[in-house]
Amino acid sequence: MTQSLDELISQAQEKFAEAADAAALENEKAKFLGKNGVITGLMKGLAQLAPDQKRAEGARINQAKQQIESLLNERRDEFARAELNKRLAAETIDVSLPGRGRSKGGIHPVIQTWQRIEEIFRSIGFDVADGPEIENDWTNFTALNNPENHPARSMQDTFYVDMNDADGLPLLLRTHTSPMQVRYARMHNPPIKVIAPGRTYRVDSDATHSPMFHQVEGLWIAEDISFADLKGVYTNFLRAFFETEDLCVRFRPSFFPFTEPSAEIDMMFTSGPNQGRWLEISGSGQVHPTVVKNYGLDPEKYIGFAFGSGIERLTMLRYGVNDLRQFYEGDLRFLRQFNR
Ligand code: 2NM
Repeated sequence: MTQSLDELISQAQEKFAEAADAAALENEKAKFLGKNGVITGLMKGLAQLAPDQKRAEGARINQAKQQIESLLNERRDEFARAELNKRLAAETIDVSLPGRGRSKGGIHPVIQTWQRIEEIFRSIGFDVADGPEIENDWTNFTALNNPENHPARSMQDTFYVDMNDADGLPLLLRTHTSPMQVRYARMHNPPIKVIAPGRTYRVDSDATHSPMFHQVEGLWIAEDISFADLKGVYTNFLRAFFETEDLCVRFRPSFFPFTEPSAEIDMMFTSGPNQGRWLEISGSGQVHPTVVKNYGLDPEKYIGFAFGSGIERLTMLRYGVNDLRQFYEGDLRFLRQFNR
């Protein structure tokens, strides 16, 4: 043996101490404890010794090996501690720095209107219903008395989904929220008094039309509901919505497949800057007997009204916005005005 075990241990200690980093340390380790390291070499050499010499010498080598291992682990701990201290130093935060502040989100004006509408109709006993935006064509069109060849059903006017539902019915993005009223009426017993606000979709895009827009449709079905109730309910709604008693409404004859008779509702402010001009505000009518039947109800017994209003339109009138597209451009200068 050219080197005493004590010398070997102090040599290891020296080399471990000289290692500049964890990687260098592992290199040094290999020289002493690795597969081709000195200790392994000594162990192999034992094979040539007599049995009792082998036992004594083996024990000494083992002891030396354990000492070198513990020296190695001490040095490893030193590197780990240094690494941790470096990280702690790098990650300190200066708690005396001023905060970055937190910007506050706001509710979109169209959604504010949606919430106001729900509040007002709830206050006079209407339920609020919400449902699928991807509808089948029976619920969106057929149940609502749209004839098979009605232009609204065409690909030019409606976004179709390239898929049928489980019953084989074509799927589409709902073109109004009336299908939700169909669903609601088929699940509830009269009197039915509900609004269905939500997103709707049509192939249409200009200053007054967006391919996605919001609608609220109202429905009141019982044994004795008339146009007089519609006029009362809707006038009450508009006065609450615009926060003024100084407005009146008128009905103009119109046509919708799902109502008969049908009417446009116009409104006029009778005071303030916008007084004296009739504004189109909603479609409406007495629910068509065929639709009542599709609700699962007897049209001889049940009667009522429905209306459908654009939530963007109501928002534009309330705040004096003149281009619908502003709602969807995400310009914060525009949007912030509604959240002060
Ligand atoms: C409108 C105009 C007039 C309407 C009709 C129905 C239903 F389901 F009862 F048939 N819901 N909504 C309706 C009536 C919608 O939107 C311009």
